[in-house]
Amino acid sequence: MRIVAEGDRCLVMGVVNVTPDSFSDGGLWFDEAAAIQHGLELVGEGADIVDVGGESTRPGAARVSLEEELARVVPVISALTSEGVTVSVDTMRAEVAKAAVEAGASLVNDVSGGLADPVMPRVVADTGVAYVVMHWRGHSHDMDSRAVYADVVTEVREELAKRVDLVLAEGVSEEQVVLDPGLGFAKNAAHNWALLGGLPDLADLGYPLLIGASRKRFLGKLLADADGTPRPFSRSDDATVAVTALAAQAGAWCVRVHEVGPNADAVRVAAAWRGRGAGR
Ligand code: PMM
Repeated sequence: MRIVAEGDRCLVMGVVNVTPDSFSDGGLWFDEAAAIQHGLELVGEGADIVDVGGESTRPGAARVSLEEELARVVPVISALTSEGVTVSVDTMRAEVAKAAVEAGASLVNDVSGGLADPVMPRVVADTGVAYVVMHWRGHSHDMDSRAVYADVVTEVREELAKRVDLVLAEGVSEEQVVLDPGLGFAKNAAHNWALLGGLPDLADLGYPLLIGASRKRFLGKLLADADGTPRPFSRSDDATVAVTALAAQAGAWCVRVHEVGPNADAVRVAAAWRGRGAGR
């Protein structure tokens, strides 16, 4: 079942990484109580969905065990859903997705688009929840070497279309599918900008789009000092908000962000600009 915002505006997904090593917030919400508290704060700031993940996907990251991932995310998801929060689980493992949905999650966010765990699409099909199929070419430890494209928009579009065919063949329904170009996953800065500029081509596939640009390295690179030193992620949140406004304007279904408040404002601005949900 697809989640839709009032006035059909772009949704805001706030990130809770229950990890010691995620790129921008690793360790901050590793403690269970801190993660739950943070998820509730994000809702207070305007998040429509809280994305709970227990495995870092930053470039070069090693994998965690299944047991560790379950122990990190399930209690946090149970606590948030019991407070009425709409929760998404950021996982590449079918067993984690299943446990998360049993704990109340309404969306499975699989950055591998079903490639890391071949059982995932069937498990998601059984649950009936929304399924984010992200473009992915391999695990984080060597994804940068796979960032080779002749025409990134065309190739990502074709590879996503193939993933959709596969997950539908495994029983996932079209209404469950959300697509994501996977910014930064086997993509360099130029690839990411081309994909953002090419959102209409990806939207042509006919599925809602989720965009995860928040605090990614390509923003720091764009905003580098005169001597070429990249802007640290802690000072790239304004750029994330700009991407949010433009992505929402281009028709994105949802943006995945770390700093919810200003991005929630940006999606409302975009909705008013597009003549939808201007509200007061
Ligand atoms: N990026 C990260 C993690 N999960 N999920 C989706 N659907 N799209 C993304 O772009 C995405 C994701 C990595 O970001 P983080 O480690 O800073 O949270």
